[in-house]
Amino acid sequence: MMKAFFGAGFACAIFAVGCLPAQAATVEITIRKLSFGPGTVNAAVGDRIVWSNKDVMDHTATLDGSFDILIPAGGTGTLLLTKAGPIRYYCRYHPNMVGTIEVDAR
Ligand SMILES: [Cu+2]
Repeated sequence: MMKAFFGAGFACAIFAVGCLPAQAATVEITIRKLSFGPGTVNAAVGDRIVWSNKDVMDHTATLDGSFDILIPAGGTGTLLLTKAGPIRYYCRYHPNMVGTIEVDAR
């Protein structure tokens, strides 16, 4: 018993980051009338983006070579952010629909 507790404490000392409470957030983007709102959001690695589509047609959040997420009419789509840097995505069906996610390192 004591040994098990010691082991856990030892692991926390080495992998301190993994022992902090989860701080990941969910960032919501609403699609309405063929536009992403807000058009630019700030987030961090580990956060989740959730798009809510309020239109009566399907949309996507697409970054060529990286992700292509279908966001059905009246539904949602989700993206887990795994690396830092700006993401400039668009809708595959309506290429003039564009948005930016500024992803900070955590
Ligand atoms: Cu669209």
